[in-house]
Amino acid sequence: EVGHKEDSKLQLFDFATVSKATNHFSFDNKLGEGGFGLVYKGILQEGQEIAVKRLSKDSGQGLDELKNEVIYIAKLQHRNLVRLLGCCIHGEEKMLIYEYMSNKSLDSFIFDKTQSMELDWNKRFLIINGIARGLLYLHQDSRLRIIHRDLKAGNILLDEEMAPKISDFGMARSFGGNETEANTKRVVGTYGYMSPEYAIDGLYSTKSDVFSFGVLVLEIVSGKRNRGFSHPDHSLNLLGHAWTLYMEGRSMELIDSSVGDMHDLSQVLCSINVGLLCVQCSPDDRPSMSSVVLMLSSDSSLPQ
Ligand code: ACK
Repeated sequence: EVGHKEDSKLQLFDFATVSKATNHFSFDNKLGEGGFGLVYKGILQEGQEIAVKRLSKDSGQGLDELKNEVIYIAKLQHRNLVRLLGCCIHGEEKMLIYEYMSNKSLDSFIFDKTQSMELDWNKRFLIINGIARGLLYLHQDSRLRIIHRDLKAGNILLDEEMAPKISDFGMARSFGGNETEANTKRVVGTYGYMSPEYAIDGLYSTKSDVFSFGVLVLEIVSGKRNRGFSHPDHSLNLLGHAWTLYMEGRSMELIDSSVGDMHDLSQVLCSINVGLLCVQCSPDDRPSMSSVVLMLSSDSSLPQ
């Protein structure tokens, strides 16, 4: 399940193969727009489905992100991280080829009312757990120690069994030795998921990923998007709303569909508690991902 891909080299795809697989990058095969370009669905001759990220020609910044993605993701292998199969470099053309994730991103599932109805609490809890385990792997692996820096619903892809996989490592950074935090002048990421210390001071650490994870958990539970950590309009400030309900002992009013039984109830309450712990203002107060995984797996119904 977990291991390094040091032995398995990335596959080099030739342009003709990728072009044919995506029906010449036709509009019909477009999946959406990612960090550094358009994403297309493709089917290789042997029937394997792929997703192709094609760098926009005019994107200098995108090239850095693409390189970053290759550097990090090629070294990683975990069931909760999207798998990079290979790349295609052909003159100006630069593309990355991934395994295809048939249920697309979590974004459409949780914020689309009709789709979110399909997500019962057990599935949501499994998704939360999977993301936590993927993130723990990134943070903990002694050789890599990676901070993702852009964890959000749009970067969580779902496979045919609705298992979550973290994607988009364009902004990831690794930290070595005893270093635990770093500073940047160029704050990148997505507003609403950014921790206060990162958004304000450019300070990032594994704890800024933990904050984003907490936002994601509260979004999965509530079906509402967080617009910012200090938005004056309460209905847009999911975190403030969640805290208020919690303090008043009304946490269950946060959820967007009813719970079926006691088991659902305990999973929902566990998720809300974990979410709120992770979005605390001070990075030191937030749990590490290993504590989060422990808290979530105290529910015995989960596969260990
Ligand atoms: O929510 P979506 O349809 O799922 O919109 C985004 C879009 O491309 C831009 O990132 C989709 N996408 C990205 N990578 C993959 C993949 N490996 N398999 C399927 N869809 C993908 C994503």
